[in-house]
Amino acid sequence: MSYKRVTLSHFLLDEQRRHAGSGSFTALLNDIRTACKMISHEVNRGAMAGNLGLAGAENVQGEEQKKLDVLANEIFLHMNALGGNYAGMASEELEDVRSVHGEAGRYLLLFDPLDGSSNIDVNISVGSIFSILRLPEGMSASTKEAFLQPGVEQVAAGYALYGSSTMLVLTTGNGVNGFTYDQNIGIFVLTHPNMRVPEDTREYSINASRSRFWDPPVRRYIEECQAGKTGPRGKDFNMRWVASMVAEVHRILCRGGIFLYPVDDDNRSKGGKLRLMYEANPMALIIEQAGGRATTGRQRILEVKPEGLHQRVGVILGSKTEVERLEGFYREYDSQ
Ligand code: P6P
Repeated sequence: MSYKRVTLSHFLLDEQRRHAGSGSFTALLNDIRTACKMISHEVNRGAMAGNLGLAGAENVQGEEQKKLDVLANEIFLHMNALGGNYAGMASEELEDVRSVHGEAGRYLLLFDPLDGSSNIDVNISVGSIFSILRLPEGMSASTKEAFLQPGVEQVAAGYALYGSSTMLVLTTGNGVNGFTYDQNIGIFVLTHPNMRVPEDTREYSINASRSRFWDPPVRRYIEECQAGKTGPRGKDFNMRWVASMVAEVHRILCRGGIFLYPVDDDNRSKGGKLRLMYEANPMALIIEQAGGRATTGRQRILEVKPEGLHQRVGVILGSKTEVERLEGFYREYDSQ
């Protein structure tokens, strides 16, 4: 049997050849790839390395930091500063942006270094999410204004999923491709080429304990799913909630589904739960590049004009048919 596997490096070089002007993705993603390998190693060592439990501090979000939150953040910051490609970085774990090496780079990197970290101590999948923007001409990466670009401006986005296997899933604007980490060789291998979100699904993901806070369109959509074949949908649905967005999005990329973390009566004053710049935007680009849809319910996520670095937003994303159905419920509700 001839060995036909393609590595991430070869894939990116091919991308650059096939899409002239697609930028130096190999350089941009090289350090992200190394950071994800290092984080995978630390996550996999878990209790054996004393990596579980709380770090004893809070992050800018007012959330208790896990030891691995802090470690993953430090790894991302350090490794991605080495390559000289990024003029600045922004992290869920840092209040303000951080300029790099006199801002020699032409790009900006935004990331959630370890998303879903409440799952770490119970050994459920977690992930890293990243988004890459260009540094606007004439702007400094030492101020957050340079970072506050709508999601349509992203040149690349992706996530690492530290699950039963470690995977890197990314888009550089020409579809979505998944790479599995071969720990014996230390390389990411293309295993999920041209990932596509199935247009239809029977699986929804929402934190159902929040049902008392839901707005009417969300309540109508979920109750229809729960009514199953006895209700207006005429088919039964299943529900999944991992409390790790990376795991939910990956499942949706692999087999379809709709993920909902909408604005509700409880989180409305904060603008929602999930963060626009380094959670919603990168995941929305990936989902759209794979043929799905990503909306706040009323607006395409990628067109939201950011006002703050840690701005929160409602997120509904996944299989096109289902997201469009719920968008229609929002329109009907708003027209009343
Ligand atoms: P809840 C993890 O903290 C996260 O940001 C996402 O990864 C996940 O989808 C969501 O929050 C889980 O929120 O309210 O169910 O704990």
